[in-house]
Amino acid sequence: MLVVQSDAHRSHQPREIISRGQAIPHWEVASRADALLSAVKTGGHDLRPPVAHGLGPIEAIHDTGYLEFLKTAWSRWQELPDPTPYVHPYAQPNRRMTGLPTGIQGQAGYYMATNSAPIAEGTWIASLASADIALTAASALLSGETAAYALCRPPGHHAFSDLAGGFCYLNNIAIAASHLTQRWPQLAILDIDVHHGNGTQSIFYERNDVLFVSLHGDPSDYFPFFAGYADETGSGLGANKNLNLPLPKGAGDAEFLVALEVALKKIRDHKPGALLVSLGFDGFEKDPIGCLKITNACFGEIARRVSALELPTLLVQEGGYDVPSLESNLSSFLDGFNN
Ligand code: SP5
Ligand code: ZN
Repeated sequence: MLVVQSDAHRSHQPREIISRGQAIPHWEVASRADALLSAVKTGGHDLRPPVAHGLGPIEAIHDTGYLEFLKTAWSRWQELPDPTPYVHPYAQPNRRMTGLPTGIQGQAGYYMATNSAPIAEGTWIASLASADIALTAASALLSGETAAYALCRPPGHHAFSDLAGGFCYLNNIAIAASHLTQRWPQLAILDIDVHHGNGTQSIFYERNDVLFVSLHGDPSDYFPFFAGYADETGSGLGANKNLNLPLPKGAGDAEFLVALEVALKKIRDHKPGALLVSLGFDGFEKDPIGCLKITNACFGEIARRVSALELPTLLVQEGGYDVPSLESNLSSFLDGFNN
């Protein structure tokens, strides 16, 4: 399989996130990408660097004020008295609050949905590279490749058009999908990360060309809490083009595969020209922040069933935080995909 990867992610290594009011070590670490790259190398895949696609395809998805914020937030934050090494919001607009303040402290709250997407000095550069990885893999599909894997870091599916959140800054899969619509007017996104892809859902919620289908842990008591429910089915033109399949905490392979069949039927009925997969390994049974019990073998089975759709397919890396298992989980998926 064609794989796109780069080392640019190393410039993004915020040390901590704030979880339940406490600073804890970040889960989304650079060694994740090293482990995933090991699987690619062991599997003998065709590894390529990203090609810069410019800001055009990113601006097709993201708000320009938000992009300007991401690009400049770290240096603006450094001008505060006693600056900390990472931009973290502490006051966020909530119900009945609508202003866009001019200062960096208020803007951090305005453009950051959670306390788990800190901005480090190199976050913007790494995020651009991650989007270029997804775009380069997408461009390979445009040139006739049948499948490609984008080894993205940082991940993207919790990023909204104008919000960072949940370890994500630019929505790599949404940016790639928008790039692919130049060839395929109908697309489907299947999100199997354990967390609901709230950013991706929001971006396509009113569109009928890009179907969004997500399998994830029930958000009633799990991140991202405010989206991912079964009654979110799309609105306006996008009515019935969004499908959420929340799974109860602790669900295992059997329950996941039953839900996957429902997802695949919805995708087939949409008749997409190509498929994009938000590929997270945090549904794995040993994941430190997961809530499901998916086994290593099941990632291979998921891949077999997805590849049986016989669609041009772009795999985009999202989460997965049990670093010692990432290599074998990605190997299981890529092996299953080819067979
Ligand atoms: C891309 C992706 O997988 N993002 C995940 C975002 C999850 N954010 C919530 C982090 C809070 C972790 N605190 C849990 C402590 C468990 N011991
Ligand atoms: Zn996740």
